[in-house]
Amino acid sequence: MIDLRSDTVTKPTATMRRAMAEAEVGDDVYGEDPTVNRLQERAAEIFEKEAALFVPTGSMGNQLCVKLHTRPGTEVVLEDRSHIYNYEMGGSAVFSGVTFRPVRGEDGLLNRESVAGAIHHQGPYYVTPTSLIALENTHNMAGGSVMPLAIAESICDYAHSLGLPVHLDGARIFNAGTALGVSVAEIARPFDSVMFCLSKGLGAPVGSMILGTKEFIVEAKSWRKRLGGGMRQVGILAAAGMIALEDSPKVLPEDHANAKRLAEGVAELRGIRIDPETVQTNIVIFDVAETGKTTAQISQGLLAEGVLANGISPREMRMVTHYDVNRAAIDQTLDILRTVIRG
Ligand code: TLP
Repeated sequence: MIDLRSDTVTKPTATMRRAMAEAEVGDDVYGEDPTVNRLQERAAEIFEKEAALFVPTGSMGNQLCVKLHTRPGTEVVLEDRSHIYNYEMGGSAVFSGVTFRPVRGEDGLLNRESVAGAIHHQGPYYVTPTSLIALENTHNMAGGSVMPLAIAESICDYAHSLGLPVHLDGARIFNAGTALGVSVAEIARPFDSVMFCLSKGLGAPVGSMILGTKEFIVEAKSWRKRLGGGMRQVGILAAAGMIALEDSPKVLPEDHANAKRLAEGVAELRGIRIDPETVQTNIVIFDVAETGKTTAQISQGLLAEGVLANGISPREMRMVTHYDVNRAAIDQTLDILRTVIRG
């Protein structure tokens, strides 16, 4: 099977499995797991933030940050296709009592003007006050697009001038760093909190991290416990996370090259619309409407030939590259897709 459904499907490498088997562990609820502690210290160092916290999932990481930055009855400004808004099961409404003000941005990019237009701040009448801006880089459902540093900085400067915090859903921040040719610390710098995933392109079996000030992370730790996310000998997982953090970013350029090749090949197929120039990282989204087939039909056709890929709407398919898919698998996928579309 060639699995292009997501970069979450990667299997832990042999090195990760070995490190997991040998991990030194303790009870992390007591703060006594040395492997978790090392991972958190190392993440804080790499991101140049005061502190970090290991969390089971990216969704929990985002939700903790939304919880800590907001209060019930306030509003979060974010992009229309963002993960926090669309794919976290209304978690922010349930846990934080906030509403969302989604803003559509071309290629998933918000900017200072569009954010400014969406903020309710000290209005003259009764409006839902904005408490948080949440950005996403890379932007998953906008085809893995990358937010340039200058845009992030200008949004954060503006928000900070109004006393508003900015959270970054950096599930794939290492892909953004690879595409921009900058460190993740540079991308993270203007943000008050950052979440990133070890379990996506970096290949760890489980785990995400949040970063912020020491005070923020202490608070996040009690909320993690409250949500049932206080884990015990979780150094077993942190050991794989450490390898994901240190080694995996080096191989991301290959995933990006494979995604580009896939996009260029797909662009040549009859009835498919995509501009390969817009593919900057490891996510390829293309429109199949003019093939006369729905994404469900195409997914089914691909599955029969050993390729897994999902539609994100009746007309848009998403394919995600990762280290378990090599260049030969991409070429094979293109051949199969050509046949499925013709058939
Ligand atoms: N993304 C998953 C699905 O939920 C869509 C995927 O296959 O891409 N932020 C972003 C930008 C994400 O893409 C995801 C997961 C998350 C947060 C949540 O991470 P997890 O799945 O660990 O809760």
